[in-house]
Amino acid sequence: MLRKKILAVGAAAMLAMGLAACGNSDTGDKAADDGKIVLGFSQVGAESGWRTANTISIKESATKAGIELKFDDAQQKQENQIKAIRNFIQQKVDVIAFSPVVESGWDTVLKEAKDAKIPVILTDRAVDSQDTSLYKTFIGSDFVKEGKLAGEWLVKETAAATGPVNIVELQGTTGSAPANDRKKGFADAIAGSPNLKVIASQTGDFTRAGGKAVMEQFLKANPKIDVLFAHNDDMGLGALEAITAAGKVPGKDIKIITIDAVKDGMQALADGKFNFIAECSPLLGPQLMDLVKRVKAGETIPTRILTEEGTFTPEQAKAALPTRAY
Ligand code: GZL
Repeated sequence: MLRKKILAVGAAAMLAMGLAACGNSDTGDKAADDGKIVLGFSQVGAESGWRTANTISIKESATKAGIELKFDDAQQKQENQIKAIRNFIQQKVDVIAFSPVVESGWDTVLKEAKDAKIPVILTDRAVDSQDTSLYKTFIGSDFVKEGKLAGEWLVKETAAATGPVNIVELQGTTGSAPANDRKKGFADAIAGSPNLKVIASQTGDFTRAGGKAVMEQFLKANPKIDVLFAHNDDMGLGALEAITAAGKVPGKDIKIITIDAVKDGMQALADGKFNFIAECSPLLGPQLMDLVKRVKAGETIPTRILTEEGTFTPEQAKAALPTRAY
């Protein structure tokens, strides 16, 4: 009799556990099936060294965190990111995260995610949605500050200059948060120095090829260029080829300021071809996975998480390079 009772209790307990486990699957919650949290991530593309390092950080961190990652590369096209987010909704992932290639045009698809009760985390780049209930948080850099640091360095560097200092600017992807904000931060920082003039400003789309092509045009159209401000290292590295081909010495004839501080940019800085870099860290993976787990657990998280960054001179780049993580 006693044995029958133990079996009955055991069976009831098994049934109760089984129901509890399946209870979540009624909501189509992927995590209930195998206990793993499923994260859908839509990446901008693979346009720069920064992006490559960012993708590595996300993939490695998901593995370390035991999170199942569904990763999509949008090849810098917003329509591909919208398609990927809709696929993630169809697949009933637990959390969606993405780096929006541009700031506008996200409200409709983010509303679809909200209606499907799938929380969204913005990483790296922000959106201009007025409805902040459409995403849980934004984790990434302060791009206005990065542009400001670049401009402040130039103001100090040219304090003794008496004549005009002609600046050309390679902007990031048109409509993207980093391009809009870096441009604003830089312009605000040099506004008090009337001899500092941006004589040409055009997008190089954050790529080396774009930076080279646009710098070639700048050099043809402007006989006197004193400074290049590039919104990322990769466009600056592309511009180096154009500057050298035009018979000018980068870092001397034309001072070069960039943003990111990826390895190749830091090497150019250490070699004296760049003059100053404001850092923008791509290593967002660990913080993102922590946020995914907290959002999944229903925790309230801060609506804005800033990443810590610095700036580099050639000497600082030489010292940092040997241990540079990206
Ligand atoms: C900035 C990131 C930018 C980098 C570029 O957080 O979105 O995109 O500065 C990258 O190198 O292409």
